[in-house]
Amino acid sequence: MIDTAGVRRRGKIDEKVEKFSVIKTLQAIEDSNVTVIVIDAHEGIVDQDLHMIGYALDAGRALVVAINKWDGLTPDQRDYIKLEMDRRFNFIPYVKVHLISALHGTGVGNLYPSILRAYKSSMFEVSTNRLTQILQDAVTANPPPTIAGRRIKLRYAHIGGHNPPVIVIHGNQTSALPKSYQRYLENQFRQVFKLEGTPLNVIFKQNDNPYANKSDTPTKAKTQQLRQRERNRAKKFTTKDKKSR
Ligand SMILES: Nc1nc2c(ncn2[C@@H]2O[C@H](COP(=O)(O)OP(=O)(O)OP(=O)(O)O)[C@@H](O)[C@H]2O)c(=O)[nH]1
Ligand SMILES: [Mg+2]
Repeated sequence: MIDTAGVRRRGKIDEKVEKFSVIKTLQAIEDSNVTVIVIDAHEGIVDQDLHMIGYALDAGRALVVAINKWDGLTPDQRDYIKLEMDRRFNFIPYVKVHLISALHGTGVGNLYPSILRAYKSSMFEVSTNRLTQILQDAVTANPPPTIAGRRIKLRYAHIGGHNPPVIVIHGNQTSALPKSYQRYLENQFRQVFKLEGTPLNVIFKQNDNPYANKSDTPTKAKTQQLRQRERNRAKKFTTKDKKSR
């Protein structure tokens, strides 16, 4: 378990230390199985928190959110935070949010089962047969559209990776599949496998695509590209601090 330094609000601490500690934090997220984002209820849910959540999800990490210092709030403040949660977390309905007090230990114990569920979700396994069956059920219940008179065909599905989980679907004309249909399938898989806390990548491969069998393992260049992206992100987190000073 890695306890990272907090990514501070604007201008609270020295900028060089800040940049270094942000890079360490982003690195820890990349290296983790499950990231627990701890938000200070006294500060509310701020953009910085959402950036962090976005970063973790983009990195493919499973998430649990803890809103800490719940003990010191008035009933009105609690209602306000709950409203903010509905509003600001509506893009991650599959992430569990806990209201906790680290000081008193309230709710802290409930984090562990959520972390475990997020971990299991991020590592979930299923046979190609069963996954294909679920794909076919989803397609029967709600068929994909036809494109120029030809129906998009989704033939079979298999697991393509873990942490984050990847589901690879093979078919015809898959590049013409509408985003809404992709989301429909993602939601079907989430429901059937009770995936909690983890992003899920559903990718499509066209049978007539000459690159269909290309390896999914990242190349060295790809890894370098990811590292650069990480440094740029770190910069983004810290340059923001300057502006608002
Ligand atoms: N009221 C209240 N105060 C808390 C709670 N949790 C932490 N604090 C206080 O918040 C302050 C910071 O606590 P830390 O545990 O150092 O916070 P941190 O997030 O680990 O901070 P860094 O690691 O420095 O980023 C301390 O004064 C704690 O007593 C809580 O649940 N309720
Ligand atoms: Mg700390």
